Amino acid sequence: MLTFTICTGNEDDRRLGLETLEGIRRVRAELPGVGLILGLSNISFCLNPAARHVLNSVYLHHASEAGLTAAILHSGRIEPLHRIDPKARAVAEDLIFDRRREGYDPLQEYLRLFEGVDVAKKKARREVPEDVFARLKWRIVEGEKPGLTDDLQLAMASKKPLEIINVDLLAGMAVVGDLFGRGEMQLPFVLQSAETMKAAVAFLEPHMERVEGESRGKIVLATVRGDVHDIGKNLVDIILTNNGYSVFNLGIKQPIQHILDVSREHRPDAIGMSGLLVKSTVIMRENLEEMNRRGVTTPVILGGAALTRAYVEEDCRRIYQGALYYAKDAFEGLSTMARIMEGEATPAAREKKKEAAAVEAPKLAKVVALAGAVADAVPGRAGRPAPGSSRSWSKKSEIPRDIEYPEAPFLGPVVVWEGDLDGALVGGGRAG
Ligand code: B12
Repeated sequence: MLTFTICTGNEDDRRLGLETLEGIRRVRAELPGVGLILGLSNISFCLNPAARHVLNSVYLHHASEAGLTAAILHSGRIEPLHRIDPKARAVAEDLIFDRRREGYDPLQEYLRLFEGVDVAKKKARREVPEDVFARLKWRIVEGEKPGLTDDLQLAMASKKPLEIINVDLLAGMAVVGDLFGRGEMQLPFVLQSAETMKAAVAFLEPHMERVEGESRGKIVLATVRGDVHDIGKNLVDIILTNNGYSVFNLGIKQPIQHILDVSREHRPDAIGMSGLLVKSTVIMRENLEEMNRRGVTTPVILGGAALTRAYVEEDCRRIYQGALYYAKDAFEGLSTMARIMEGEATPAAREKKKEAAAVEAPKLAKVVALAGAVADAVPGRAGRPAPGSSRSWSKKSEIPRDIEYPEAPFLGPVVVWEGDLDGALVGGGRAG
């Protein structure tokens, strides 16, 4: 697809960008599965480079929202939305959507806004935080690599490398995730941030403390099939390796077949699977089912932002015949590995744990029954299950609505006497 400039001032050209957006929307709606590639930069033809960068970026955002699947563009000349001045963005949007009104022509306003603006000077004017730790976070968000290692060197003078990763660099990644989620940052910029993060971690890694000596245990680590996210997994690798574990890091998009082939060869103490896409949580579950089918019982640790503890420790644990753990971060991965190495995941230890739980269960049931009885005795609460009882409601629709709630006692301030406090105190003193 090609679009045309909306910046000539010709009446006929004003709505061309808008029509292109509508075209994208209709093709996507009427021809499902058809991809669309757009030559983007025409949209801003006639303007100066600074104005073009902004208009192209804003237009790309709206074209993506409309369903565009690919664009031909110069990535160095596109800005993520969060970096664009809000006023410039607003006028660019008025221009794209042809929001002219009496006394306001967005094209004239846009030209005025960018009159004499030079791209190089504009870039140089970007505010760079003075504090080195704030600057490191900023570097991750901006994907700004030049000067990164100097800053890391400087930061290491007062902070340990691991703390720099966990506090400052990961804070930057959190901002990136947030901006990406809100559609304020396009994928190429996320990639730049990810590359900057990787470069920072690679620089810091040799400076981290390392436990020397014999291997404390082995783990095969992989990002699951269909998923390319590996920053977290690689951090897990670094933390475990530096703490004396042997890590077989298989990389991204790993089918279960390969994970199991390598496991058969190296006989690891655990298999670690990582995945950040919601789809990956399903793949992990399928992987566990496949492991069952093959009679594999190696302890498994699952990690990645799309997972929840409940999903792993309740749903997936019910499926997998070996020991299964959730790790919310690399450090929980480390402590889980330690527990596995202490023998917690052996069938005998797990059987013992189950027996202990079975002994505790009747005691717990008694407490729950008692709590239920007490709860039922409370007026208006009859029939509602006690917290933790197996009768607890699972669906919203099951919550009974026909309850008579007891009236709550008044707990606010109450005036019991109005008078002159000084007089009362003096009087009281005399009386005493
Ligand atoms: C960077 C990034 C990318 C980069 C990845 C680069 C790379 N080499 O990793 C790129 C640009 C390539 C990318 C691509 C995509 N991404 Co992306 N990406 C992110 C982003 C912004 C940050 C992820 C990250 O690195 N976090 C920092 C690390 C350190 O955290 P972590 O991975 O969670 O790991 C920690 C723990 O979870 C844990 N852990 C993780 N794994 C394991 C494993 C074990 C064994 C253990 C013990 C612990 C453990 O320990 C780690 C460290 O403490 C997230 C947003 C987010 N909030 O997560 C989106 C995000 C994950 N991406 C998302 C999407 C949609 C995509 C794309 C589909 C976009 C697209 N339209 O193409 C593609 C996916 C392609 C694919 N097939 O996988 C969505 C996923 C949404 C969903 N519901 O599925 C997210 C959540 C963004 C969003 N808000 O929408 N992405």
